[in-house]
Formats: sequence, structure tokens, C-alpha cells
Amino acid sequence: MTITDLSSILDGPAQAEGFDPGISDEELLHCYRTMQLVRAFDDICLKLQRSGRIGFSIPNKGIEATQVGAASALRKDDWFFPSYRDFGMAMYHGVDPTDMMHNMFGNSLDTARGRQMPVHFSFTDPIHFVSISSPLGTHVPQAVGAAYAMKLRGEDKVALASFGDGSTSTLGFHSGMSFAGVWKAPVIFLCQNNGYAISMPSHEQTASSSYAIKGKAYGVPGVRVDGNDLLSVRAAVAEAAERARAGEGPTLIEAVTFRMGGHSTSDDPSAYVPDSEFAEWRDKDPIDRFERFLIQRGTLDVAEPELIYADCLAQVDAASKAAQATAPPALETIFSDVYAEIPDHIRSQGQAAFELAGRLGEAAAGDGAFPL
Ligand SMILES: Cc1ncc(C[n+]2csc(CCOP(=O)(O)OP(=O)(O)O)c2C)c(N)n1
Repeated sequence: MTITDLSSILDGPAQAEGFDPGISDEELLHCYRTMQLVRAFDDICLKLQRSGRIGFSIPNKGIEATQVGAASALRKDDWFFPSYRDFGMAMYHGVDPTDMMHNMFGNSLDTARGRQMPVHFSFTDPIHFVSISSPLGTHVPQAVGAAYAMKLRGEDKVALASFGDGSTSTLGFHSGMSFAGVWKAPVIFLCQNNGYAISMPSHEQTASSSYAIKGKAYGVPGVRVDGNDLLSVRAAVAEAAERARAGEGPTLIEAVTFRMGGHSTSDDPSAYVPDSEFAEWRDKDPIDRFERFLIQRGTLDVAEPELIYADCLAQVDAASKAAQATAPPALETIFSDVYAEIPDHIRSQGQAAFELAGRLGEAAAGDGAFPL
């Protein structure tokens, strides 16, 4: 299905009797459940942060369809270069919420051993989910480089670089787009235009008529989609992936959406988002829209959404309890995972740190009790 500017499948063709989304019921339900799981994770992280058990979280409420729709159009062996808001992509491809909670608590089972910020996930299994970069836009050229390498190797994989509207003002965005256009790299640029970059509204971010149009200068086709319509996002990303795998190069997709919460748990959006804007987008809630579609076609029973959400909450709650019960990283992790063979001067610094911690009674090497 070809997506034209801001066309919506859910509000358009999907309304017709006998509409065939070309996706199995099982797959539709997996997308729906993943969106609910993202929301449950969000809700529980907010409570954990407000009750002082984690330091920080980044809400996703309102943009679940963009992430899950995009992930559902890609394969497990593709490469994801996500933004900090994209954990729905990992969940879609089977990353366990418990593994995510280990990151939220920065414990010894966190893939980054507590060295990253919360919500800055990285996974190598079951998908290539590259560690999230806090400096905006820096992952865009990385995705282009990875995509170009895959092309040189003759692989038919694609890379997805996902970022917000504010990130289009970074050098990484422009250099990445430029190289991708020249090299015809198999990369998909997904700009999640959620209206604000923290408190800066889109009209102060750019004088362009859209973000999608920015591709034109680099010879990269651009398209805007309804980011709160899972089917539209999925169709646009599927089309871009098909082009990329066929050697036709990159695509820039602008998904128009809205975050129905703060930028992070340190932010108060009521200071800069008018109430009327919140109300307008609440009516376009991506989960509700997809739910209505599934109920209308008989794929979901009216009683099921509540049960599914309760089940997701229970799953995330269990994940959070497991992560809280896991020991913090061991002291020596400060010195590990950088060198294949630890150089002598680092080794002796480590030794001095272990001795000092032991003398202060804070921790001994390996006991995981060092207050990181
Ligand atoms: C290079 C750089 N500049 C500024 C920041 C501070 N910062 C963190 S998030 C953010 C807003 C980003 O907005 P956007 O790219 O639209 O993504 P969103 O948070 O809306 O998903 C800013 C300015 C940063 N992390 N990196």
C-alpha cells in the first residue's frame, strides 16, 4: 500500500467493509499487545521514579504506534539505531521487560552494568538494538555507516535510525542524510515529530514546511505519515525497507505524533503545552484507535483490552520486582569491558580502588555492594 502525504489507513481504507490489512490476526494482536506493554512499562516507571526507586524515566505515552508500527515492518536481523523513546521496538521483537528493568535499576544484569542512563537500552539478542546515544543525532551517521557496510557485504539487511524532530537540527542528521543519499545506503530515517523538543515547539525548530521535505536536498525521498496510526507507519516503513533492500537507497519518514506526557520524569509539560492541545491528541490516542479497528473487525472482544492491559501491568510489575532484587554491579565493572586485556596502569588503579573500598568498609571486589 503506497502512503501519500499524511494519508491514514485507519481513518481511510480500514473503514470499508471487508478491508484486508494484509496482516494475520495473530500479528495484529501482537502489535496491539506490544503497545499496551509499552504503556504499562511507562506507567510503572513513572511510579518507580516518583517513589524514589529509580532516578529517571522517559515517557512514551502517545507514540506507541510509531514505534511498534515501524518495528513490525522490519526483520529481527535488521539493525536498530533508536532514540531514547523507542523501547517499544525492542519489546515488539521479543526483548523481555525484565531485561529492560535491569537497565532502569542499573544493576549487575543490566547489559551496560549500570554505566548508561536509565532508558538507554542496548541489546544484541534477540535484535541488534544499538546502545542509545544521549547526545542527539550522533546515532544517525552510525546507522548510515552500518547500512553502507551491509550493502558492501551484499547483505539484504536495513538499518533504522530513529530520532525526534529536534534532532533534525543536529549535524549528525545532516551528515547522515548526505552520506546516505550519495551512497544509496539501505537506511530508513524515522523522524518522530511529536511536536516538541522538550519545550521547543516545531515551528521554532524549523522554517521548513515539514520535516519530510528535508530529504529533498539530499536526494532522499521523504514522506509524512499519521504517526498515531499503526497501519500507516507500518506501511510506510515496509515500503522504505523494500526500496532499501532492492538497492534503491534511503527514505526519510516523518511520523506526525504527540507525546502525551513530559519529555522525561524531570519535566512538566503543562508549563508549555496548552491544555487544548493535550485534549485534541487524547482523542487520537494510538492505542484506542487501533483497538477500535480490531474490535470493529472482530479480532478483539470489547472485554479484552482491560484484561490485556492488566496482564501487561502484572508482567512489568514482576519485571520490576526481579530487577529490584538483583544486586548492583560489582566494583570491578568500573574497570572492565573497555580493554580486551586490561593495561597495567588500569589494573593497578583498580587494585587501589578495591583496597580503598575495602578499608572504608564500603565493598570488596566482587561483592556487588559498591554504591554506584
Ligand atoms: C546534541 C544535544 N543537544 C541537546 C541535548 C539536550 N536534549 C536532550 S533531549 C532534547 C530534546 C530532543 O527533542 P527531539 O529530538 O524532538 O526528541 P523527543 O525528545 O521529542 O523525542 C534536548 C534538546 C542533547 N541531549 N544533545
